[in-house]
Amino acid sequence: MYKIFLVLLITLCINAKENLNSTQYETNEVFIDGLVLNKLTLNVEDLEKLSGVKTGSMPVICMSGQTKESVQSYEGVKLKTILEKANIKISNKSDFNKIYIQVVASDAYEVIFSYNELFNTKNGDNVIVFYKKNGKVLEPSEGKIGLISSDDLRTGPRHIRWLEKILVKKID
Ligand SMILES: Nc1nc2c(c(=O)[nH]1)N[C@H]1C(S)=C(S)[C@@H](COP(=O)(O)O)O[C@H]1N2
Ligand SMILES: [Mo]
Repeated sequence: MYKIFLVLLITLCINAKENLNSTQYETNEVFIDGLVLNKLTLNVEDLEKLSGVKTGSMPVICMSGQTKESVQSYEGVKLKTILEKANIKISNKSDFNKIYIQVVASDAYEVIFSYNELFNTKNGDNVIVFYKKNGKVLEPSEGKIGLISSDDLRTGPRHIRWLEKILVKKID
């Protein structure tokens, strides 16, 4: 009897911990900071007011080659649209080649995009800050805002859950 109780207690504790882990990183807004003229704080409502895009279906594929999930659509705003609103500070023409965007999640997961990649390749049109997946708002386990570079060969690495910061920086 005592053993059954103990097993039950441990199971309850593990479940509670998993629930906490899946929701503790949820972000309500994203900050745009660094080399910009207008620093921004955007929540889902603010994002909905910007000109929106909806992707087609795609698999989320890990760098290992493993398919993590198949998604019907993401809805959100192009990262480019947000950066245009923030207005990146460009002082001279070599800045175009040196500026990069560091994207940070609340669990400290980070990825980068170069200025040229976003504004000077077709891939730039497929980098989306999203707040809906498969027509629905995001679950707390991955919400409320994310980002995906939807045309990457492996879409997993630059799929960011719990998007928190978009930082515009420049290499030395
Ligand atoms: N915030 C955050 N986003 C993340 C990760 C992470 O650890 N933290 N892992 C990435 C990886 S390695 C992959 S393959 C995809 C899909 O992983 P998932 O199935 O764990 O969501 O999410 C990516 N997004
Ligand atoms: Mo991954």
